[in-house]
Amino acid sequence: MTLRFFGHPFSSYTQKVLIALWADGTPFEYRMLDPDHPDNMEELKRHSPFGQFPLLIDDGEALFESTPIIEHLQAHHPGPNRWIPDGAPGRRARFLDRFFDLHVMGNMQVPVIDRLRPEGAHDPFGVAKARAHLHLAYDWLETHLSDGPWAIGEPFTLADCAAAPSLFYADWVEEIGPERPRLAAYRARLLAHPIVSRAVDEGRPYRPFFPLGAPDRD
Ligand SMILES: N[C@@H](CCC(=O)N[C@@H](CS)C(=O)NCC(=O)O)C(=O)O
Repeated sequence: MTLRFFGHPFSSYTQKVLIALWADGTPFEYRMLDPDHPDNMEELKRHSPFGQFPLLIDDGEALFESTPIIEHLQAHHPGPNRWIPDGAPGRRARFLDRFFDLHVMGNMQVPVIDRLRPEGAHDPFGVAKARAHLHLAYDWLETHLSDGPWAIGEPFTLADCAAAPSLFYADWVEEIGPERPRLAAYRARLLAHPIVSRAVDEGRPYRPFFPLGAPDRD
């Protein structure tokens, strides 16, 4: 039965799972979440309690949350990539996946979402803290990332699926800067990866909608 995948090309967490799907060559039906497809949004809301995406429906089983979706793909639709390798490397991939989601993506989203809040509901303290924490996350990554090419070393894993969209957008919010050459080089390698580059290109038409204004690069 065909996998049905609900998401939007400009959404970071959609891109995280698309990278895994495309890199494995896994066939799926892309159900776009946009105003032209209200039925897709209705179906998303039936399964995802907060209306968050991406969502994967596999033979009637609905999965949301990007990491377990990729774990599900590895277990039930394996391809050439081992997203969570066995043993210590797998635990490291899992840990870095959490780091990118929680400390890079999570802090990046705070100023972005704050910009969309109505007048009088902004949280300047929370935004300043998130921006500062983004720099702490960059500093940690600068000293703890592997020598590459990828997050845990040679294999391209779940950690890189999470890193690509989170570092892509986070750098738009707070620049990584030349004082973190290892992290900047890792981001550049990710963006040069053909599958990541495809995800970035499919999101390109939507850049004018980036709430903080998209920079003229990448
Ligand atoms: N922890 C979730 C986060 C999903 C998430 O935040 N998705 C965003 C799009 S990138 C979303 O659904 N935003 C709409 C909303 O929160 O209403 C995951 O890993 O899938």
